[in-house]
Amino acid sequence: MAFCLPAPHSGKIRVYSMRFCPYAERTRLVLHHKNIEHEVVNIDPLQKPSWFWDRNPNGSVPIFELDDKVIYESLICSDYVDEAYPNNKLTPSDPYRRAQDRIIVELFSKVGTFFFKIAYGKEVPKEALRDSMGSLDLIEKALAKEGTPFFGGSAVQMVDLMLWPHAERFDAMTQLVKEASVPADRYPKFTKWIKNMGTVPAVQKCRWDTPSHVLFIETVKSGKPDYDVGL
Ligand SMILES: N[C@@H](CCC(=O)N[C@@H](CS)C(=O)NCC(=O)O)C(=O)O
Repeated sequence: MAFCLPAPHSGKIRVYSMRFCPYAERTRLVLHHKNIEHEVVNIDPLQKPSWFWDRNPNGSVPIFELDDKVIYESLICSDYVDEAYPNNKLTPSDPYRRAQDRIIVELFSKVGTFFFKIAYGKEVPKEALRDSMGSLDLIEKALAKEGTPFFGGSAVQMVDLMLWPHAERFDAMTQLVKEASVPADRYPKFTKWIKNMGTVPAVQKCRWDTPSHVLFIETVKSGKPDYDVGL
């Protein structure tokens, strides 16, 4: 049976999400960090309704919606929310700093690619593993240069929230595929950063625990993703 569009409420932000999607988590993190009221409509990516495609022709979550405004792509949604709602600003005002932070997010996307390949594939792709570790080496260097607890210094920034969802899945990935491990002796600063991120209120609100991630990833690996794990 087709999933009917839940009636939208005028003036209320809605995020179309999938419960275990790291990209949708980015936008939810930003909304929580800024204490912005919103509702979440979870989608089963295997049965996307036509009204979903009408909102995002790429067919991916997250989608941000507020009345007639519709935005998709996690980085774009997150930037939009930070600009449109200036409280608890996450993006640095210095353009050079902003550019450096985006480089880190871009580097980290190789880790996301590696995770995707090992979750959906049968073998560990050597090239993606090498790229992922290489990106983490550069990120470790950036953290060593900038200091901690967060990338921007003492307060959590957009760059931290954009990286977090994949970092949240490290332990689960490692339990399933040993090559996914992020050794603390090779990445001491990054390991510390992961710990620090665990103290951020928005992270505590949005995160799944490792056993739930393991259960979900196992269903993905089996070829039958269960988006309702834990319900
Ligand atoms: N570049 C996109 C990636 C989003 C993405 O890959 N989302 C996944 C769920 S985690 C999705 O909706 N995939 C579509 C599908 O599974 O058909 C973004 O940053 O928003």
